[in-house]
Amino acid sequence: MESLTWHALSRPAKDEVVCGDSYSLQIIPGGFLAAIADGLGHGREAAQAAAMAIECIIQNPSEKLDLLAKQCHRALIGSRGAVLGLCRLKENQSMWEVLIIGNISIRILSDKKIRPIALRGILGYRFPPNLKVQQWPCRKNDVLIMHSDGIREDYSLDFYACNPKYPVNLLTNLMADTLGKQVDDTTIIIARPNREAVQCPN
Ligand SMILES: [Mn+2]
Repeated sequence: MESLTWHALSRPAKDEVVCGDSYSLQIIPGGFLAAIADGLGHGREAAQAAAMAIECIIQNPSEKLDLLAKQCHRALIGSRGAVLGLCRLKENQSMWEVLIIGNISIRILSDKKIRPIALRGILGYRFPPNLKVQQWPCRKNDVLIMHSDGIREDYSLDFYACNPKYPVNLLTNLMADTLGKQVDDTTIIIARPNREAVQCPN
């Protein structure tokens, strides 16, 4: 990838030690793949299920998204189960690809606000029939926002995300602090491709 600025924040629900969400963002040839998995419930078993899903993804970041989700599903059978959001930028083709199973929010701030549809299902339990990977053209200055349901789906801060004056790490903190639910694990990824120098999170 020529340039990508991104940041992720993940923190456990109040009174929990481990976070039941897990995430990854991998640079791949011609783009990147971002993923958030939310293990059902809270605590250690939720964290294990989410980590298993992300482990699958890390091993095959260039796999087709529907096949990748299927692999995750198989790996999670017998676990607590997890929901999963996947978003890949294929920069070569200038396309966004999205697949969401369960309650993960993804939106792409482009010339309009793109809101991919989430399929009903739980990895490890109920795999959705008729998977369809959704695609949109990627434009310069697009911004990706994805988060678990520990953050309220509220677009009031998207204005800031579109403004490169606001660093991505400040935005993830701002969204988690103002829109985060204390009772649930919280994970958010914000990525701006095609705009600034590469900057990896700590
Ligand atoms: Mn959750």
